[in-house]
Order: sequence, then structure tokens, then C-alpha cells
Amino acid sequence: MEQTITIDALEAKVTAIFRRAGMNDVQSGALARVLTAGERDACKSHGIYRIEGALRTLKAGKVAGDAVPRLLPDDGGALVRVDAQGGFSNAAFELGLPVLVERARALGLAALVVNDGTHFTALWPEVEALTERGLAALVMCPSYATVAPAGGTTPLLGTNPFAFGWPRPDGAPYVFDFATSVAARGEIELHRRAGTPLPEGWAIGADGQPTTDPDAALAGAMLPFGGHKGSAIATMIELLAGVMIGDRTSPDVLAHLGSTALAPQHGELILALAPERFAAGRAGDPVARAEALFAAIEAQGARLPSQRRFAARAQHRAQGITLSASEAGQLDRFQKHGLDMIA
Ligand code: NDP
Ligand code: PYC
Repeated sequence: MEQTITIDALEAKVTAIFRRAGMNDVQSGALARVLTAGERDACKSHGIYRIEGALRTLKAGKVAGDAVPRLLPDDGGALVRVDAQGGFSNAAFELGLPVLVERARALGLAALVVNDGTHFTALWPEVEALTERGLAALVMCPSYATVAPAGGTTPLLGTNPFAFGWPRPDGAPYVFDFATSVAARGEIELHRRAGTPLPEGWAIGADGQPTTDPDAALAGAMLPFGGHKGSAIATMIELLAGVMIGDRTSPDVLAHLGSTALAPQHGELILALAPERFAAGRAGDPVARAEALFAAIEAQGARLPSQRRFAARAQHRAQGITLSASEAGQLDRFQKHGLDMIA
């Protein structure tokens, strides 16, 4: 039977599942917050369906559920670094956030580098943590090699998500967050589970020919969004959030895991910018100018990115989240049996 539960109750349940699986409070709490936020905002591809993959990765010994992230000593400059210690990047981000905010406010621009973390969640929770504090943000990370570069046929790049946020004085921030492939791999997996074909143009099979079959797509290669443009952005992410920060690129991740069934371990780059510092001494208030731009977009009947998410959030806050019978049953089984549920 379908089950409707509050956001807080869902978060408590997801936390309990991770605790039952042997993860510590720091890791369980951070991961539960992000996955529950995915359900709350109707981002099914990075919501509770990802619990199974996280537990599988834990059972395979490819993520440390007991990791305590460590903030590395620095010189007080713009670069803040957290060692995730082999745990989930979400916990490392939470540790680095206050220092990143303080440095960005003081210097105008600061970067948080997370190394050696497992990151399989959406990026917008991290972006919103910065916009809530009055900062603009850019976040990116590699994934595993599943996307062929434009003009190629073999998986090399990751689905490499890229997210941006701009704080707004009254209400929800401007945020976009997307895979640099035509679709996130999670979307293909959801089509596979539902037995529905993919839209045209998402993927090619192992033979290099276009396919709408999710299994063939998962065995073949995904395609970058926007042809050579998405391919170049995905490559930039490999460089900035892989090579530059001394961490794995997407091919390294796949070589390390040997599978896309496990959550990827790599680094992450988070940039925080203080708009008022950049605009100082120039004409015009950046807040007011940004609002005028958003108003002009909406005046054409276009919607701002994340508006769908914010509407889902408001609805779920008011009415709770409805889980299907199979989702609710699976959560109960995970909570009862822990890692024994994972083959
Ligand atoms: P979508 O294509 O669903 O959405 C991309 C963005 O565009 C969202 O901000 C969305 O806002 C916005 N948007 C969608 N339609 C419109 C429209 N008509 N007008 C204006 N804005 C619009 O995202 P993806 O499927 O590419 O990615 C989904 C998630 O997967 C992301 O959160 C990403 O971080 C995550 N991901 C994580 C990876 C990882 O390794 N950790 C790898 C790949 C993806 P809205 O949500 O309101 O519709
Ligand atoms: O949906 O492409 C994806 C993805 C890869 C890793 C985490 N999410």
C-alpha cells in the first residue's frame, strides 16, 4: 500500500537504515539529509532509490561508513581542503562549509576541495547551502566513464554534474544543476526499471548506433548534452575537479571500481563567490540587477530552473511525501535486515 510520511520521518528512517548498515552518525546523517531532500524536491533519480547503491558500495568495502572527514591545515587563503577519508563526500562538504563561507566573505572568492570521497548525489543541496548564506556558488565533480565524447563512440567522460546558484533576497535562489550528458545515468536506470524506452538521442549501443533500449544504453555509451559544447564542459570538469585537485578522473573511477553498480569515489570542487565584493566600486547593485534579469526571463513566460523543485518542496512540506508500496516495503526491509538485503 502507498504510504504518506512527513519529510522529517523519512529522513529519520533513511538515517536509521544507514545506522543499521553500520555507518557512523556523521556519514548517516549527511547522506540521509541529501537523499531525503531529493525525494522532497521530486528528484527521483537522486532520491531514496540510491540507498541500495550506497549500501552495495558499503558492503563491497568501496566506501568507509565509519569515516570521519578531516579539515586539512591551510594558510588562511582561498583554498580550503577536506579529506573525506574514504567516506561519503556529503559529510566532508558539511565539515568544510563554515570555513568556505568565512573565506569567501573575507576574500570575495574561495574554493572547497573535497578529496577521496564517494559522491553519487545531486549537487543542488550543496549549492543551496551557499546561496542560503548570501553567496553565489559553482559545484562540479566527475563520475565514472560512461559518456562518449562528441564525435566518439566509447565511454570516456562521466555524466559530470555541474551546478550554479545565485542568492535572492526574497525567496528561493536561482539554481541550476544538471548532468553534462543528455540525461543523468539515474534517469536511464529509472527507465530500465519501468520498462520504458529512452527518448531518442540519449545514448548509443555498444555497436555505436543510436539506441532507445535502456539495457543497450547502459552497455554502450551515453551522449553529452549539446554535442561538442557539453563534451567540452564535461572535459573541463575532468580537468578542474579531477586532474587539478589531484583526484580521480572518470576513467580512473571506473578502473578503480570495475563497475558502475557501485557509487563512484573521486574529488569535488566547490567555488563560493561574494557578489557584493566583485561589484564593489562599480555602478549598480548586483542583487537588484539580478532580480531584473530574472523578472525579464519570467516576463517572457519562461520558467527559472529549480522552480519545479521548489514547487514540489512546498507541496511535500504541506502534504508529506507519498511512497509507493514497493518503495515503502524496501525501506522497511533495509531497516530490518541492513546489509543482508544486498546480494
Ligand atoms: P534535469 O535535466 O532534470 O534538470 C536540469 C536543470 O534544468 C534543473 O535545475 C532543472 O530544474 C532545470 N530545468 C529543467 N527543465 C527546465 C525548463 N523547462 N526551464 C528551466 N529550467 C529547467 O537534470 P539532470 O537529469 O541532468 O540531472 C539530475 C540530477 O542528477 C542533478 O541534480 C545532478 O546533480 C545529478 N547528477 C549527479 C551526478 C553525480 O555524479 N553525483 C552525476 C549526474 C547527475 P527543475 O529541477 O526545477 O526541473
Ligand atoms: O545519474 O549519472 C548519474 C550519476 C552518476 C553518479 C551519480 N549519479
